[in-house]
Amino acid sequence: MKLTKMLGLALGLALAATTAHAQQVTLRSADIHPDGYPTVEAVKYMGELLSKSTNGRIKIQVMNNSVLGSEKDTIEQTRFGVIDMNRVNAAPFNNLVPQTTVLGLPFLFRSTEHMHKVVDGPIGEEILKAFEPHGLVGLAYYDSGARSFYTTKKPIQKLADLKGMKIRVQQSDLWIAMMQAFGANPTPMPMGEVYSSLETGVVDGAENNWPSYESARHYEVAKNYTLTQHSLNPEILVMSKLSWDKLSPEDQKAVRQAAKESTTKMRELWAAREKSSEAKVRAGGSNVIEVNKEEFAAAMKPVYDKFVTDPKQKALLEQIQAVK
Ligand code: GTR
Repeated sequence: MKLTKMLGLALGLALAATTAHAQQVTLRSADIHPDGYPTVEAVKYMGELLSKSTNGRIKIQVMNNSVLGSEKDTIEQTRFGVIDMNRVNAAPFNNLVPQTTVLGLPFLFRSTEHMHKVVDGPIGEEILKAFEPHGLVGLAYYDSGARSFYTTKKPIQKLADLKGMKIRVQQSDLWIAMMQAFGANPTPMPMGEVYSSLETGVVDGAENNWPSYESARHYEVAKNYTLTQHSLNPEILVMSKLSWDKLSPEDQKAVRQAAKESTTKMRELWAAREKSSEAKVRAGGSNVIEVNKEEFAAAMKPVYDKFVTDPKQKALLEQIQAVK
């Protein structure tokens, strides 16, 4: 055989190998929540869409229930390509991707519609792009409702009640500062440790949305749920840049498309779950407390002063506030 022919053959074989390799991909996606939780079901739905649009070549395997570790740990594993995809709240990304911090600022979004408009528009796009230098590709935002406080013993009826209380927070500097501004004593820890920490008195309380308060069974041990609704911080779905780079441009497009479409599904699932979770915890005997939110919001100036410092961040904040 002539050398050129041999080379041609080798090249052909190599190409066939890459194509065959590119043909079957199973993307492993992490989530801490159990089956049936909207974020888990939305990523499964994305997998169905993706499998359809790629004729079964690309699938998503959702590895939920924290089987791959806490959110902070899985973020690292995703950056190193050990995990392909990850659905995490914006908070644990704050220290790695500071641009995400603005989304969690207390009492920033006026409503869910306001939050949707921001994340669906150019600001949302810009924040997703900020993940790339950190080894991650931002794919989509998912709803997470409003976060409110819950406590085991003393109910929070006014701002002063938070004084000195040990409150569990997500592992983020923003969230630590926010708790301090509320007058509380912040205790950062992964979600998986919260139930036992509430039960044993390591913390006096925590804060989360209705579905997490219910599904993690925190309502069984912390019966006072105070509707401060202090943050509408969304969930973010990301992909490992290393896994992303292995996909062809067409497949990357298919992934983006499926992620985008799963957002609509997520919003429907979320709206229904918020209602059913609220009903479940009320029926379970939770003491739901209304408060004067203005009083809590008025204490948040130090948080804004600390996290909105440079002109770029100020401009971003103003842009968000200006979204009608
Ligand atoms: C939930 C969120 C999780 C996690 C959790 C927490 O609302 O869906 O991703 O961040 O809160 O408080 O740790």
